[in-house]
Amino acid sequence: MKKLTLLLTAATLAISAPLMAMDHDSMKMDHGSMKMDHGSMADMDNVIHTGVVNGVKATFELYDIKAKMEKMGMKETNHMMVMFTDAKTGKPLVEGEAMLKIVAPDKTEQVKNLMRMGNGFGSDVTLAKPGKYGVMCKFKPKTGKDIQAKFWYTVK
Ligand SMILES: [Cu+2]
Repeated sequence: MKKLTLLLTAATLAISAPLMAMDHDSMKMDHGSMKMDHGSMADMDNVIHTGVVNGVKATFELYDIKAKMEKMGMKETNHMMVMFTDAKTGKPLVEGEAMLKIVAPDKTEQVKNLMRMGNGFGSDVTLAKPGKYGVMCKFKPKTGKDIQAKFWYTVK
């Protein structure tokens, strides 16, 4: 289910919006209402991708929040978390800015500035239809090189 590729040099992330410079009020609420502890320990059941770029390990988790969001009249179906750690020491890298771009099977795009949550960064996302989603994430750590991870995620 996870045939995943890291394209280190892919310059496919068209990032122009200022990272993290926005409100996440609704996300904070959603995040707080979820009965899960992000960040401190990856829940392996929810890990959909890991990859190492420039000495940084990126771990992607996906949570199904569809039912809860529907009740609130919201369209988002999932919550995605990305954790960055030093690949050697395992130390979480939490200083920096992260953004996410998801291309749906119908080629529509979602671009999200990720909000810091615990030891990771997260956002609610919409993966409403079955098919292959292209997931791209860019992390600009406070120190060190930028990280770009890219993989395919299939919704059944
Ligand atoms: Cu989160």
